[in-house]
Amino acid sequence: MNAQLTPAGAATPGGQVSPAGTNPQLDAFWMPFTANRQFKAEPRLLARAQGMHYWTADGREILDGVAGLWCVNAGHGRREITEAVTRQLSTMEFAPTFQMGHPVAFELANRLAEIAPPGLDRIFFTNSGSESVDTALKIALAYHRARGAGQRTRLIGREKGYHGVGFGGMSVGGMVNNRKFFGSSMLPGVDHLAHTLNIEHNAFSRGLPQWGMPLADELERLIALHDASTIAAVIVEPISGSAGVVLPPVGYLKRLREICDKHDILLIFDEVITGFGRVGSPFASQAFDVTPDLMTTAKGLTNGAIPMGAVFSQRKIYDAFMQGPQNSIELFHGYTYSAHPVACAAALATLDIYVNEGLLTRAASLSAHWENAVHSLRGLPHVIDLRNYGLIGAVEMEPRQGKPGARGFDVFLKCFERGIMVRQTGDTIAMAPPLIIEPAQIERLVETLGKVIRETA
Ligand code: PXG
Repeated sequence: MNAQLTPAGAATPGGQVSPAGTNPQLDAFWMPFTANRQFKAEPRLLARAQGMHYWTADGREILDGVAGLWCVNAGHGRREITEAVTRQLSTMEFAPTFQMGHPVAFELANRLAEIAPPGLDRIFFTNSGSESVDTALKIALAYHRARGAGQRTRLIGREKGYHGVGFGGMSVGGMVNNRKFFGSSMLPGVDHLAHTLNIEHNAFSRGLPQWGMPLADELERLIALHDASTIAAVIVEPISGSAGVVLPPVGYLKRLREICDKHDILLIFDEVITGFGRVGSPFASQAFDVTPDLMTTAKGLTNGAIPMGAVFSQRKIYDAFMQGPQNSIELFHGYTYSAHPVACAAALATLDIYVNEGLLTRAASLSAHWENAVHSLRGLPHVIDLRNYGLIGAVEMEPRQGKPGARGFDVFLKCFERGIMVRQTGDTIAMAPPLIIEPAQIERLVETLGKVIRETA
């Protein structure tokens, strides 16, 4: 979009006159997960990006505290990715992967297998996190059927979980607003674990909270209720991002793994946010030393440059499908743009940057500094919890009486006016900067946020 939008109240190129506070040039785009009318009355337009920064349409520099939307892990404007994409576009802009192939797709799958958690070396490509989640759920169902356990159709998600917006992801997800409008269209046979956010026990924990093992044991209760023979898979984010950064208690994920193993249930980690270095190792699975059966990714896979997702599967799952006549299609699933050559090229260039610059583990070396910075906000007005892990941080503020989310939105807005971009969900401010962030920029991010919190009633 042209950075120069017609000011409110002026005539547009189409000859219409917009009333004060509105702008017809903004009307056609129905914005996702956005208060459209509020935004369009006072738009926040980003026009350019480089390194750790965005620049607004009117030229203000904004420090990116959330890696775009948890995806630009190597920072903005990476020349190597631009060049790889340009090269691929001019060589072959598209090639089908249904009954055809192209070398870049195979090369990318091999490269991803190299950094994957143990055994997760069979990779299915998608175009987003939502598609990765729906793909993983479908693989889980079809896997059980392929090995003669087709009655295992139940899926278990978790309260506060976010697994994208497809019907599968929405159903196993646990964010109330994302579900309640679409109630009767949920997948049947889904149940949910309790979420693990417990401010009463765990407020101001540094890193993983100590309390919460009983929440993992809840899985045994759900299994006893439904019977293991009906359950296909459990899906959780190792760390929930969208719900405002919810951390797994110490030992929690290991316990889920043990219970799933005991009952022959697949464990799916949704690593759309935690993947590609966010928590100090390539994937959270490695950081927490728990290996799932399926792992969903997207976002950081291409540094946000081109839409792409990938589902990592244990070899035993892939192998279970490889039976029957050789000419039979083993999985009736896929997207026109699965392994799109341009996305593959972007992902390969991104992986090179991650590896060459040590970004898949850089968050581990910065995490102590990050933790101290985040926890320096303790004691500020209305701050009721602070959470951190890797290069993820969250500030939980007390909601204003009768106006949940209002304080969070004010803080988010003022931060943007002061030159930092953070993410707001309800009264939680989340941060997940590009992994190239320098300590001085961490200081600036957190100090600005602290000033804004002090000034916000
Ligand atoms: N799973 C997880 C764990 C996610 O975080 C998705 C699936 C869906 O991905 P797509 O690519 O379909 O959007 C996500 C997406 C936020 C925020 O503010 C988080 C996401 C998307 C937008 C905003 O926390 N996560």
